[in-house]
Amino acid sequence: MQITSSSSKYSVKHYPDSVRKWQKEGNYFYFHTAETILEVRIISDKIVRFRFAADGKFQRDFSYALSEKLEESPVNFGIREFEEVFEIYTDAIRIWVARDNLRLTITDTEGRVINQDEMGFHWQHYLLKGGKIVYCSKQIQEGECFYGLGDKPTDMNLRGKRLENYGTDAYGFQKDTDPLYRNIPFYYGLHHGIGYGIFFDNTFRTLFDFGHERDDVCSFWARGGEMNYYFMYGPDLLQVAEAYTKITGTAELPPLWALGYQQCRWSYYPDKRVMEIAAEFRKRQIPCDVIHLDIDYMEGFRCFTWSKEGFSDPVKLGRDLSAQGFKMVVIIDPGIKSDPDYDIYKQGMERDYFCKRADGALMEGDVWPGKCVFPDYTNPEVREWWSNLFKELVESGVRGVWNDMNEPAVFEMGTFPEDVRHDYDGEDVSHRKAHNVYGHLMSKATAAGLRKYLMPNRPFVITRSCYAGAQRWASVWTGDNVSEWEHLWLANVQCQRLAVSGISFAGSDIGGFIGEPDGELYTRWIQLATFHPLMRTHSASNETGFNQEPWSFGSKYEFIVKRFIQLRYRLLPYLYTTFWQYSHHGTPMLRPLAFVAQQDPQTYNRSHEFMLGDALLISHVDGPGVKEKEVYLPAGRWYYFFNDQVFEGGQTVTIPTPLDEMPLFVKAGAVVPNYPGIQYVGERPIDEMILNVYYCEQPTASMLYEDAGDHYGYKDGQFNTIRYKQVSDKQQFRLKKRFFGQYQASYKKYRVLVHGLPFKPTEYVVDGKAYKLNARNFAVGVVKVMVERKFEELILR
Ligand code: NBV
Repeated sequence: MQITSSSSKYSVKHYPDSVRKWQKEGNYFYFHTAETILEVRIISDKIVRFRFAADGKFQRDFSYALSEKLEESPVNFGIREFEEVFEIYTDAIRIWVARDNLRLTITDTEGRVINQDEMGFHWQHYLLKGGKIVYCSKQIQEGECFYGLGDKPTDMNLRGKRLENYGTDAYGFQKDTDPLYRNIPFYYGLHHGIGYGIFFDNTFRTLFDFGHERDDVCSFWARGGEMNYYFMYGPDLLQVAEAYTKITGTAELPPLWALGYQQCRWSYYPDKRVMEIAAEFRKRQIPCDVIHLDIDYMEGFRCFTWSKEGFSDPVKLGRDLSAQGFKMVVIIDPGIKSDPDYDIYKQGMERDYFCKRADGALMEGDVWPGKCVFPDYTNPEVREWWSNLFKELVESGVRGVWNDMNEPAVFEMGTFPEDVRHDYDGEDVSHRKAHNVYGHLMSKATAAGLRKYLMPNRPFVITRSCYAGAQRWASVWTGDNVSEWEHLWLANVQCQRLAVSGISFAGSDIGGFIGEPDGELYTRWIQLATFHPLMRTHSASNETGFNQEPWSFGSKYEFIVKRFIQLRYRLLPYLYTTFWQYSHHGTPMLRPLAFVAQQDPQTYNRSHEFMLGDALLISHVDGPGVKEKEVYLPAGRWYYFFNDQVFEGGQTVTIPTPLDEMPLFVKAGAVVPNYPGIQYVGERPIDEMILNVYYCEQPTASMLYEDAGDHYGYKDGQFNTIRYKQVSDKQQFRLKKRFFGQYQASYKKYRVLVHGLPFKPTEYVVDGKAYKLNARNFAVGVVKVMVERKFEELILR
């Protein structure tokens, strides 16, 4: 073994020496040096896993991140031996392994470098705590940009930053606070238009350095465990995102109502107040689907109980809310009150389900209920027990659960001390290894419980902390933000970043959790959040009595806020289709501009603009009194949403930003499906589907996915995918439709609204039959026609 000396003998780093022998077992390759082994596993032609055993022994091959469905796709691959290197090839990439030191160079089939090791695999003995610190370092390529890494509240491009994953209750975090709540050790590299990803599947504290320490070196390391990472080649960044989701799993479709507007506060108390809020929404005709109950609904903050005083009849509350179309979501924290008279505590104690310190004492710490103990969710038996606890909540009418404080957060201590022991599915590890999956597994067990008892309905879970792969069962919110303009910017980058880190179903506390927004900030926040997959207002106004509801800022703001919430509901079929693309293919719902136009360097450092799905480009107004905003539009044509003005892309445009508008553009050619106005999901059967079609001279494709919006019928074929193709020219607009599926939707007709026609049509033709257009078919800038649901082709000429 080759040892490189350094200034202190305690920081000696070790590097592998030369390959003594190698072998191939199926799609696995092993390279042995004197003391180390490198395993290379070909998962597909573009996905490869690298695992390095510094002491010649691999650890247990186990992960909480991986999708149960991860399958290896049979590919052509092989190996060639050269004097200095081994070359492993697939149809898409070449991996060169240096005989001397196991350093890797990965190229495409034309020999262009995608990713190259600097020092590659190396390690250090962790003298303070035992085990090894495992490292990997890579050469940064010319002009390389980095993206991903979960919820980091910093510039979109991570070049020049050093960041860390160790889930933290970051109350009132600010720009560049690190680490935050979530632990997603996955990043993207982009250089010369080529994109790839690296997912470092290690649950210890992980660190990433993107040229911060040394300008041309990117490295990542963990304070324990194994150097074990998945390399994914694009070249498109969106393909990398899809590959990452293939590895860590796709999200299930949520109940459609979870994409509606959600209202929350710490806390609505008592039940009467909850009903007042619900009534206010309906009275003011502001659409809303969900009301969240924060910790005060419980009896002395004991999980799975209801406050006798404030919430004496939860079943009635659930029924009353449901009668008005509201779904009740309740918070559940991991801290279980140490109270010998409390059933959950007794059960957990009897079964030895709570975490313990290294000396065998219970892991006790103060949280809301006072002294608490904490379930060890890394034990499958505990997860099963926990999931069973949701039965009564569901019977009381609870439709979703919100998991908080699960970093885990403990008053005074911050989090658990590192000596706390965890089962880790039979491995018996310290908190150093389990910390980053604690909230992950809590939310997993919560989702399992809801799934069980809500069946046939779909569960809804929102969690504060998690590890990579939590998209399989939970949504997230960005945590305890502040009512400041900068936090609107943070919410924007965080939601985009989470989306490309596998977690599209995310949102921020609209208006800010800490502090009090004014009407303008709240309105601008609502506007941005209209385009975030999770749309929830939340605030910690319990102490000041400040209200943060859509009507709290006076009628001028209420009017605009209401219009945007209504827009959200009109866009539900579009959002749901975008969710389906995410759920089905792993395509992020929110796409930073670099992911939309990666050949255009103008997009690389942009944080403001993003796309929601295939058709909508959004930016936000980021300060008070802002009268206009610059927006970079990628190549193509774009319609400004509020007046259909057409802009050519590939340039920065400046648009006015009156309070009732925001930078919102539609891609030319798109078909954007809309619902008619509703107050909540399920209010009434949808009687028509509105198709907003934006004229384009180039052929374009769009789609609509639909199903019952709840239940699992879609898994038995009860869904439709409807594909639209627009093939228009200067004299004629033509929309073709291809229908696939067997779901019986309630609507029989489409209202088609064609935007931006460059000519005035006189007739429309539906499946070969021509009709005259009359004055009623024309509105400002739009031609409207009603067509039967089963139409196959619509022409305007
Ligand atoms: O349960 C109270 C709050 C909750 O409203 C918030 O959303 C969480 O992020 N919770 C944190 C604990 C108290 C924070 C001071």
